[in-house]
Amino acid sequence: MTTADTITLTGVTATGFHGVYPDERRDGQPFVVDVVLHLDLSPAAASDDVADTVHYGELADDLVAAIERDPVDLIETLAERLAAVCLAREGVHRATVTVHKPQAPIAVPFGDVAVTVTRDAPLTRAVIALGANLGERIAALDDALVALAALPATQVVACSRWHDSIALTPEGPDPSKPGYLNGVALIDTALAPTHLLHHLLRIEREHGRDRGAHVARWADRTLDLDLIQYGDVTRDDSRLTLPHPRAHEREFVLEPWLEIDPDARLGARGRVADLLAALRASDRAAADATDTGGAP
Ligand code: A4P
Ligand code: MG
Repeated sequence: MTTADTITLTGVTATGFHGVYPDERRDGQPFVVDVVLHLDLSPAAASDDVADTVHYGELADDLVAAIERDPVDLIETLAERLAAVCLAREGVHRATVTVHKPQAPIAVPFGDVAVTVTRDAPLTRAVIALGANLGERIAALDDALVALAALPATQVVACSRWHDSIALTPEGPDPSKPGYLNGVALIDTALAPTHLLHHLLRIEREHGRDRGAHVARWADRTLDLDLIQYGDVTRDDSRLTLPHPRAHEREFVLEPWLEIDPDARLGARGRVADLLAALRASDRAAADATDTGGAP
């Protein structure tokens, strides 16, 4: 789905030396730029934090710098350059750029000449782990998948089946807790990682996820959506850790992921198939040690 949200900035003006004629290259002339950015504005509306959107003042500075730097012959080329400047801003998935050249060397009286290009950002493959062990688990997971498909600038590429798994608690697997259903979805998205996380947390909330202060770590939950990997992005700050720091220890993540992507890799940790095999081997070794623990 493409978001309808936009930021429009018009009339950014700077002197450039673009053109095919020697006097254009020598004397320069004004170039006037309008841009329309398509990006999801709901995270910024929720946080009221400029870090969650495009700072239009900084963008205007970048556009001016791109007009003023090395000259090109055509305003088509300049428009392409300016579109790249817009798409470099996190979360912008489409940019429409118009470059006006109001003093172009045209022999007859004219009002304006302009070119307009529209360019889309490349999509990034992200891996989402889904889990639920309270309430209508299948309905919650199915709904979450529909909600992922409805995210702005996002498409669901694949989804595993829902796998039964024993609840993992800080003390280890606990069969006395309600059992989980877990799965993994692959999406292609132009949402920035923090914007994607914003929507995952929103979808969890809409499915009754209780995050009150009283809720223990790894407590039972109606819906859990974890961002396992976002392209090859690595980050670790108070909001988001990528890749997910515990995914390599979770059979309930690795197994469904492998089901839909046999060649999957988890960042620097390597192939998911190898990680899953190593995890199962260490679980078996631990079980054997427990079995023989009392033997002489
Ligand atoms: N956060 C930071 N990085 C991320 C990321 N990559 N993905 C922040 C998602 N969130 C991230 O997350 C707490 C905060 O971490 C978020 O608000 C976000 O800002 P959370 O989802 O509340 O944490 P959690 O799910 O309780 O723990 P965590 O660390 O995600 O661990 P898991 O692995 O999800 O453990 N047993 C079975 N069988 N199946 C399960 O799915 N899940 C858990 C939760 C425990 N036992 C389970 C299962
Ligand atoms: Mg989680």
